[in-house]
Amino acid sequence: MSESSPLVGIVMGSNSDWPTMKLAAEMLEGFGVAYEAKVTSAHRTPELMFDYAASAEERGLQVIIAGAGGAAHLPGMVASKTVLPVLGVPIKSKALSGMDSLLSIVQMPGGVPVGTLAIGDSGAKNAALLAVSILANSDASLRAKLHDFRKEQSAKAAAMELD
Ligand code: RP5
Repeated sequence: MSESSPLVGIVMGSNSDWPTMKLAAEMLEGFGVAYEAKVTSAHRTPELMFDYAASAEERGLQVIIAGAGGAAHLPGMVASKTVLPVLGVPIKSKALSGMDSLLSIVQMPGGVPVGTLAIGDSGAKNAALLAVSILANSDASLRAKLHDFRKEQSAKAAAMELD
């Protein structure tokens, strides 16, 4: 959890999602982006989820990252209560390896968007990077950090050696 006012809200349906969603949190920390992280479930704590989403804008959040697994209603339900950008992360479920999560999140009917990322760890990391990109539209120093991140990533890939 960051100490300054959070710009990104990370929500998830269960603490079992945290090992995946923590990767989003760590990525935001790496960019120095203030965030908050919370368990709020669409079916176990629906009132809490609605209150969170409905109050997100007035509390100063700019992006919400929502991760859920199985019948993953959370990102779509959060999006139904806010006009902030909502990025959905399908958690890799035990039964169907996250295909259930992916299809539950990605097929939003036109009118209430959820930007859906890849299943699992990559999705969590990329959700954070997209959140940073969104914030960087009005933050030049963050934009510069994104350029640096890409340069470092390219340098690492270019230096890769094989046995
Ligand atoms: C969803 O159910 C959560 O997002 C989680 O991915 C899945 C399983 O939850 P637990 O049974 O591990 O609490 O609501």
